[in-house]
Amino acid sequence: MIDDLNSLFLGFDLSTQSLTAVVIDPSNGEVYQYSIDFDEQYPAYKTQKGVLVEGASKVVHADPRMWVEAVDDILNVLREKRLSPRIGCIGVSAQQHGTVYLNRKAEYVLSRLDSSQPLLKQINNIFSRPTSPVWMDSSTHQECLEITAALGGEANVVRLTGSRATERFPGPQIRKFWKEDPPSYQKTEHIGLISSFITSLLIGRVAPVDSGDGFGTNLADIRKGKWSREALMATSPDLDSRLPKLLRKDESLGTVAQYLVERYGFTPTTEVIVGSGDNPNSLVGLGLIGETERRAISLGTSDTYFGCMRKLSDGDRSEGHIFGTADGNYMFLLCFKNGSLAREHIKNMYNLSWNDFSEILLTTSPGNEGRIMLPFFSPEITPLVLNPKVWRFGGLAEEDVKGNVRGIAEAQIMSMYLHSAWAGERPKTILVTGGGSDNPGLLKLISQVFNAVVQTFEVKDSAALGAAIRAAHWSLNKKGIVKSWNELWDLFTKEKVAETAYPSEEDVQIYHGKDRLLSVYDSCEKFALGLGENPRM
Ligand code: XUL
Repeated sequence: MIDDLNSLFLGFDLSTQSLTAVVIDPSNGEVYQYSIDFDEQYPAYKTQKGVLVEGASKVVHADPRMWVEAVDDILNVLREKRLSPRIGCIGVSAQQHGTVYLNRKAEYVLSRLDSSQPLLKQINNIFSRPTSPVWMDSSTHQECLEITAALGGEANVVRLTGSRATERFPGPQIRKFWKEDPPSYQKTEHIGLISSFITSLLIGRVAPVDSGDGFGTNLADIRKGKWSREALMATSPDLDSRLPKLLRKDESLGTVAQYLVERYGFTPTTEVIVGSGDNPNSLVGLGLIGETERRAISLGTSDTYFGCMRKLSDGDRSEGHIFGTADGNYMFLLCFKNGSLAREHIKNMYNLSWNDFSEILLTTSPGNEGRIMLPFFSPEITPLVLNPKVWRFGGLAEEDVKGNVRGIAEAQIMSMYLHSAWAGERPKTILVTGGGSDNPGLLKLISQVFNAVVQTFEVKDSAALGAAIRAAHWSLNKKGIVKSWNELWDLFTKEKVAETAYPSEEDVQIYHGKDRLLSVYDSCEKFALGLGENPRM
C-alpha cells in the first residue's frame, strides 16, 4: 500500500462528446469520476455528438471555446467537492489529432489570467482560427497526396512518421489551413494539439506535446523522437516556430497557474505533467505499458485496437499508426470511425435499447447465417473509404432487425481483426474499455472473433484513469515512493473486473479457417473497395 496519504491525483479526458475528470486515491484505491456532456451542457455551440459537421460530412470541427467552458465548469466541480486542494499532480488526456490555432496574444493572456473572471471571457480573443478540425475530419485527401509526393512516396512517409499521410492528422490539416486561408495562417503563432491546449490552460502558458499525441501528426520523425524538418517543409512554411516542444516521455511541466490556485482552490505546489492523446492514456489506464501479450479495444465514438510494440515495424503497410508511450517506447493503433455512432444508428433505426442490441447478439447465431454488412455510414478511416456507403451481402434485408444488429457488430469486430494482422502476435487476452464495453453481446463477439479471453473493468473511461495514473506515477516516483506502472494499475483496475467473456471452440470455428466468415468478409470488403471480384453471395 502507498503510505503518502496526502495526495490525490487528477486525470482529465476531453473526448469527442464529453469532458471527464477522474480523481484517484492511491492510499485506498478509490476512484471518483465526474463528466460533462457537450451537447447537453453547451447547446449554444450547436454541436451534434460534440462536433460540427459541414456539408458533405468530410469537414468536422469543434469550437475550442466550448472545451474551455467545460474545463472551467469541471474545475468548479472539483472545488465544490473539496477535492482540488488535495490534488498532488494532474495529467490530461484528449481526443487525438485535433489542432488548436492561437495568435500572438495567447502567451501573454494565458500568463495573466485574472482569478475573478471566468476562463472563457479572458481567452476569447487568443484564437487565430475560430474552430478546430478534429479526428473525424476527412477533408484533406488532396493535401495527403501532396505531402506524400513531397516526401518521396507512401513507404517513406510511413517509415518516417509512423503513419501514411492521414486525412485527420495535423500535418495535412495544417497544410489545408495554410492553403485556404494564408492571412490567418500568418496570424497563427502557436499550433497545439487538443491535449496540449487543455494543459496550457492549467499551467498558464503554451504547453509542449508528448510523443503519444505528437507522433500522430505526420510531422515527427518517430525514430529520432523530434519534429522532422522534411515533414515540416512538406507541410507549410515556417511551421517549426509554430509547433510546441515535443517531449519523448512523461515529464512534469511545473506547477499549476496561480489562477487555478485562486479560483478553484488548488495548492500552489500541484504539478502538471505533459498531456497526451486518449489512446496512449488508455494504454496506461488498462495496464498495458510494457505488455505485449495483452491488447486493448476501445469502443467509444471511434473504435480503436491498440497495444505496445515489441519492435518498431518498418513501414511496409498503409494502415494503422505508431505513437509513443508514456515510458518512451512505442505503441500501435488502428482506428475505425464507424464505431459507436454507427452502432447507435442501427439501434435507433430499429427503435432498440442497448439492452435489446446486446440481447440480439447473445441470442442469434454467430456468423449471421453468412450475411454480411459493411457499415460505412460515414467516411471510414480503416479501411480508407472517403465516400460512405452501407453494403449488405448474402441477402441481408434492410428490414431484418436482428440480421442488421449482428451484421454491424460482426463487421466492426471482423474488420478490426483483419486489419490488425500487421500488428504482431494475436493476443490471448483483450481488455475492452469505452462506453460500448458495457455491452455483454459485443464482449462475447470479440472473444469469438479474436479467439481470446475478454475483460472489462469498472472504470469505463480508461483514458481519464490513465491520465490520473500517469500523474500519480510521475509524482510518487519523484518523491521516492517507487511505484511501477503495474502496481498502480493493480490498485485501480485489476481488482475491479466488471465482466469476463470466454470464447468457445465451436463459435471460433465459424469465423476462422478457409472459406469461413472472416475470409468471406475480406472478399466483400475487397469488392466494395474496388480491389476484388464480386463474391456473388
Ligand atoms: C485515434 C483517433 C481517435 C481519437 C478520438 O487515432 O483518431 O481514437 O483519438 O478518440
